[in-house]
Amino acid sequence: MIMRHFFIIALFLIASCNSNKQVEEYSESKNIQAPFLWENATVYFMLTDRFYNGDPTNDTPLGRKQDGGPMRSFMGGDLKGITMKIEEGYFRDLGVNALWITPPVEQIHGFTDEGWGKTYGYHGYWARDWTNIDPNYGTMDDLKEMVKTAHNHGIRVLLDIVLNHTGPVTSTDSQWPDDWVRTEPVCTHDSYEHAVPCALVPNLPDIKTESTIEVDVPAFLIDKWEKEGRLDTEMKELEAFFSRTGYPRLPKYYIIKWLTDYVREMGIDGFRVDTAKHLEAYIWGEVYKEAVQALNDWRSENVDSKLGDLDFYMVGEVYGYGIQGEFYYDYGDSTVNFFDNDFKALINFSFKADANRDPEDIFSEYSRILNGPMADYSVVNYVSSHDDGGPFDLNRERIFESATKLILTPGAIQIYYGDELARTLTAEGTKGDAHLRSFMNWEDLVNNTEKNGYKIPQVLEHWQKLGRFRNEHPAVGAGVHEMISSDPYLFSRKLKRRGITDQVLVCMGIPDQPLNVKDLFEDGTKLKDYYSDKTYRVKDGKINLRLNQELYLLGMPL
Ligand SMILES: [Ca+2]
Ligand SMILES: [Ca+2]
Repeated sequence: MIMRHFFIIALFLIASCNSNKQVEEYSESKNIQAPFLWENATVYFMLTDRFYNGDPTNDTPLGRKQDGGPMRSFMGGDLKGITMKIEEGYFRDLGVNALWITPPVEQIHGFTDEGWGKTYGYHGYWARDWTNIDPNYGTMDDLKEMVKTAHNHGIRVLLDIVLNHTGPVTSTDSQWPDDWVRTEPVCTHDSYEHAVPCALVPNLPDIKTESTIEVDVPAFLIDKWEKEGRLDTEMKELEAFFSRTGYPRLPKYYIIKWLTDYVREMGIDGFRVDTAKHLEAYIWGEVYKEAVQALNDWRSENVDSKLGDLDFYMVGEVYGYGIQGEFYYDYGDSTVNFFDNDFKALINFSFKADANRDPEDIFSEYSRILNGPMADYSVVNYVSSHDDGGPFDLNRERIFESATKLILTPGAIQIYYGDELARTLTAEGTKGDAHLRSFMNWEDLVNNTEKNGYKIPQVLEHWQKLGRFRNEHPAVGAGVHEMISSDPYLFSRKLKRRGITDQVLVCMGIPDQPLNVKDLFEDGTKLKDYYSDKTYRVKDGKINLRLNQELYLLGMPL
């Protein structure tokens, strides 16, 4: 079904004559928080370096230069930029209720060439020092401020964590000691053994996560911390961590300490786990246990600023996992259930292909799985992402359809920065994964740019309407789907979970009039159509819609 989004003027006029008595003005209250479930989360994922430059004074620290291959140097985006956009209400207007920021930790200072030109650690996945924030992104205080601002706006924060590898070795970044990392063999990805204890790609040292041999803090870190005047503090903290937990000083436990410190220090709500399938799955259970303890510690110290009491959340990037596999990921020679190791959700790599299917086909299948075998768990759907060279709609020609299908599909969703502005995924002159990581195209919004026959602000408006509907109605992502009619395509979602009850009715096309809603809403109920912002009152089990669009998103307003 192809969504048309222009208004049909004639129908609009006829409909407004027929139903004006039932229309009430709806005044939006921005301060009421919608009930939140991770199963219905709308996660906005941005590369911090590519989103918004809130502080031009931090663009070239550590001797870094703008001499990388196309889009392979740091481009200036930072944590302050994200904070500014939260304060502007950009995410609220889009219905976003969680942010996923790329790893903020200090990256390798230099660059490496993976075959696409000099590349810096602008993306955050090349850690040098897990205990510090990369100066290109800002400072520890900038991160704290960002998390606090997000929480004040009802938005949760997922920290992207990497435990599988360090950054590459460069002329300015030495290799971590041999008892910490291996550089060989390189993974061939055809079996468990060739996917886990191996280097993901050449020159990406793999942490010996399975090691049972105790290690010291690497000498280069001792020197670094001493120069930065925090050697004593870091060593005392490690001493306290190992003494509290009783863990031996293994590589994995050092990194678990460093990562969970962010939770304890600022109340991070969850982890997005990078390269999850490239280390032993049980270790994620160990990470989770420490993260829960850290979040409880933070909450007991920050009773007034906490955002609810939901469990710590952990979503994994198990590259290639698809919802149809339900609990299992297949390595080729063995399968692993990551949900058994405290993951609440995995990123769903099959949605980008599933999105080509008929909506009812997708919605009914996802609902059957997510409300059946996987009822206590979830998946995170996306149409484009930072590592996926085969997104849905590479050329941004089906951007309205992308939004409609992604936002209305059962499960949690990830909006990749710029999905909502049709940001290019094929930037001219770039190579490889940098195509997917162009700087956010804010100028298209300001300039009312036209692209593939649509104006960018109209694209954003479509995403916003759908996004706000999803945010205010957890039934959209977490409810049980039921088709009411196929032509016009009309369906409901009903949710009863963890004390939250909600129901919605959606029509993709022109509904029959008057619309029968009696199985969902009692007489006298006020209903809002989130696509037009009009409200209606149910009478004799029915409502008369103003027929001036081809998408209706009906639910009770907050
Ligand atoms: Ca900056
Ligand atoms: Ca590994």
